[in-house]
Amino acid sequence: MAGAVPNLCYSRRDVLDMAAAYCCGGEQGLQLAIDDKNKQMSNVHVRIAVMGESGRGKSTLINALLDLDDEEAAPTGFNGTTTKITCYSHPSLPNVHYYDFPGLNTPNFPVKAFMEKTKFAVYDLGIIVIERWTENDQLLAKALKKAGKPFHVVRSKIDLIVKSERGKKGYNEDVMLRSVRENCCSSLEKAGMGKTRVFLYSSFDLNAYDFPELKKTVVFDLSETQKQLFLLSLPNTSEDSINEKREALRVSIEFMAAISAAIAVIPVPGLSLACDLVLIASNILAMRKILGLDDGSLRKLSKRVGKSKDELRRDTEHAWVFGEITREQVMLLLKRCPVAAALTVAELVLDFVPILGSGFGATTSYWVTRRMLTNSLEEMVETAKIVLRNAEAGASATPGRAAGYWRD
Ligand SMILES: Nc1nc2c(ncn2[C@@H]2O[C@H](COP(=O)(O)OP(=O)(O)OP(=O)(O)O)[C@@H](O)[C@H]2O)c(=O)[nH]1
Ligand SMILES: [Mg+2]
Repeated sequence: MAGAVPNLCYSRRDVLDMAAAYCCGGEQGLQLAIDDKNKQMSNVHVRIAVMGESGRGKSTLINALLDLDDEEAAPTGFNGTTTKITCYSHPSLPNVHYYDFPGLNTPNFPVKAFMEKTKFAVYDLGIIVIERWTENDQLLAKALKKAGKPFHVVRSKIDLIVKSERGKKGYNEDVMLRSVRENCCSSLEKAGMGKTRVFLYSSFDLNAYDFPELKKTVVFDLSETQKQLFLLSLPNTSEDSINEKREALRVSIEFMAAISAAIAVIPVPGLSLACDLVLIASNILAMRKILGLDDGSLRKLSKRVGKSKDELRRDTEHAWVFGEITREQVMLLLKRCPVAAALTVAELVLDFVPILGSGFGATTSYWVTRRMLTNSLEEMVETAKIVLRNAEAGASATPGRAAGYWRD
C-alpha cells in the first residue's frame, strides 16, 4: 500500500525472544527468529467495529481517529449516510482497521437480516456510539457479547452540550459532564446492561472529556503487539499521546538494533555499515510519519487548522526532521554523534579482519543503531510537540483544550 510504513510494532516480549534466540542459536538462531517475527508481524491486525444508530457520529469518529482527508474520509451527514459496513484502514499503518457500521434505525433497514448475517466475531472489539441507549444498541451489545468480543459505549457530541449549557447561570462543566455520564449509565442499567462505563467525547476535540480514558481502556482488550499498533495509529491530539508513541517506538528501536547486530556478524567488509544506514534511514522515515512530521501529514494539518506549514514548523530546532532522509543525511547525523562515528570507523577497519571484526561489529552496530535511532526519535518527539503547540495556538480559550482543533 502506498505510504505504508514498515511494521514498527514490536513488544518488549519480542525483544526478549530475540535475545533468547541469540543465546540459544547464535547468529543463525537470531536471524531465523527475526524472519519468523517479521512474518508474524504482518499478520497482526487491529479490527475495531464502530456501531450505533444513524447520525450518532460513527463515521465522523473514524475520520478523526484515522486523520482522514476529505477525499479518503468516510462520508458523514444526517440520516442514513452509511448504508453498509465499510472498512477504513490507517493511511500509514494498514493493519489498523475501523469498520463503519450503518445506523440500524434508518427507515426500511433490514435489522433482523443484518444482525443474522453480520459476523461479529471477526472484530477485536466494538465501540457503540450513542446519544441515548436504544433497543438497537442493546441488540449490538448482545451480539458482541455472544461473539465473546469486548465493547465500549461512548456518548458523542459532548461539545454541543457544552456549547448550549455554558451560558447558563451556575454552570459548572464537571458537574454537567457527571450528570450526562450518570444519565447514560442509568439508562444502560435500566435496560439490563448492568453497571457499564460510558465515555463522553467529541470527535472535534479528541483530547477532551473521557477520550484519553477510553484509549487506556481499549488497550486492555488488545494483545501487546496490537496495543503498540493501536497507540501508534492515533492522531497527535496531545503531548501525552506523542509520549505514548515515543514509548512504543523505543521498543521498536531495541528490535532494530538487534537486527542490525545480526547483520553485522556477516563477514562482508562494509556490509554492516551499508545495512545500518538503510535500516536507520528507513526507520527515521517511518517514525517521522507516525509522529505526523512528514510533508503529507503537515499538509493535512495545515489545511485543518488554517495555518501554513511554515507557521506549524515555527520555533522547531531540528531542521533535518523536515528534509530528505537519505543515507547521506544519516551519515551527517552519525557525524554529529562522535562516539557512534568513532565506533563505526573502527568497525569498518575491523571488518577486514573477519573473526575479530564480526564480534566487534555486532556490538558496535547494536549501539550505533540504537543511539542513532534514539537520538533521532527524541528530536522528532520534541519537534512534534512544538508543531502541536503551533497548531493549537489561538485555537482555544480553555487551557489544555484545543477546541476546534480537529474540526474540518
Ligand atoms: N458537534 C459535533 N457534531 C458531530 C460529532 N460527531 C458527529 N457530528 C455530526 O453529526 C452528524 C452525523 O455524523 P455521522 O458521522 O455521519 O454519523 P453516523 O453515525 O455515521 O451516521 P450514519 O452513517 O447515518 O449511520 C454530522 O453532521 C457530523 O458532523 C461531534 O462529536 N460533535
Ligand atoms: Mg456514517
